[in-house]
Amino acid sequence: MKLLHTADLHIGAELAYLDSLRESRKYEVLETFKNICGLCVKENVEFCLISGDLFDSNAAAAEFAEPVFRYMREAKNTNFLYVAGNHDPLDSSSPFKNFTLPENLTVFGEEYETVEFPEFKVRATGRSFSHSSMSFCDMPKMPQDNFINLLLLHADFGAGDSSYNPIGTSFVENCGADYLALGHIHKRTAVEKIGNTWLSYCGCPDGQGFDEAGEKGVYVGIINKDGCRLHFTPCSSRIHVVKKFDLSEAKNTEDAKKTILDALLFELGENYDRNLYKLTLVGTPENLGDINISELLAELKGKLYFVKIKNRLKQKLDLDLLSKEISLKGLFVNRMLEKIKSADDTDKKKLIDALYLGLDAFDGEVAYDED
Ligand SMILES: [Mn+2]
Repeated sequence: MKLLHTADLHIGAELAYLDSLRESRKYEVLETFKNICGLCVKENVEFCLISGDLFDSNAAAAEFAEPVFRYMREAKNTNFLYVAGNHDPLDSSSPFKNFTLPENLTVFGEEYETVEFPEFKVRATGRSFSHSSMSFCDMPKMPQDNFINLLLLHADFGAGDSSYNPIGTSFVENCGADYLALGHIHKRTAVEKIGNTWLSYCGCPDGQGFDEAGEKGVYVGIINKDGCRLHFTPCSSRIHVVKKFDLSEAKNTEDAKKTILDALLFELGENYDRNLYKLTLVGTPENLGDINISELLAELKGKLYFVKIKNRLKQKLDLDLLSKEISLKGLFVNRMLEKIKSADDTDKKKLIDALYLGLDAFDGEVAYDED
């Protein structure tokens, strides 16, 4: 049996960080769902499992529900299975209660429900969130026979104190499913087997912030009683990229821009300008004043779909001269230079950073920044 597993599209989400791009971006995420339905057609997917948070909220959903349901109808040979998540709970404002639903869509209610598809020898069980925070305390009941048992849940696996339906290993071991399709955690996990049950978080198919960086997608593949072969299929409309650039060698703004764009092209390919970037600039250029950060940002904005910059550049200092100062500062630089001389390349970089941070500390308070 061929399935596709997705979750957490959050269609309609207000992404404030995108400023003027926020409206058009909503429609791109809707387009991602259209592409997922297109993939179902192309790959002859028999079951499309959507494990919650299809919409970012029930309020936002109304505007997007009509096209979402139309895309499902168009993929007429695919059976869509849905459980509601904490963002789009199955309450009276849910579009799943207020729109005419496609015939090929099954929405599971607020108690465990089971639907059988005898022609596929498939039995699907699921349970929706009906409020934004929930804990399902009872177990699903799935007969053990020659049917493939699918279980869809929006749940927080391995987080005992979560408000979002926490489940643990013993739940999985006793649930009776052949495949447990999880939603809620936006970071994809590998498909693993616990007891007799295969399970995964497929992750969100389109990142919606720099904490959701990298290629995103869905799981597609075959499951039967003998095993489960799902592969990751990318489908993000754009990728969030978080990168650090060392601009120590950059002579001026133009040079800095070229260093950045050349590296992005090399690493991300010719469509690199479609992505969203959060760039941290580090290093110690000879003439810091020759790099104009506002101008650099404006130039990059002209080239890239979205970019923001965190500037951590520091003026290069004459460390040998500083080390000769007869002061605590001189002594500090002297000791650090000795350490740097005997360090390997990775440690050298860290020690130089530490030296510059230490020098900042002589001038005032230094905030620690993980980036
Ligand atoms: Mn979510």
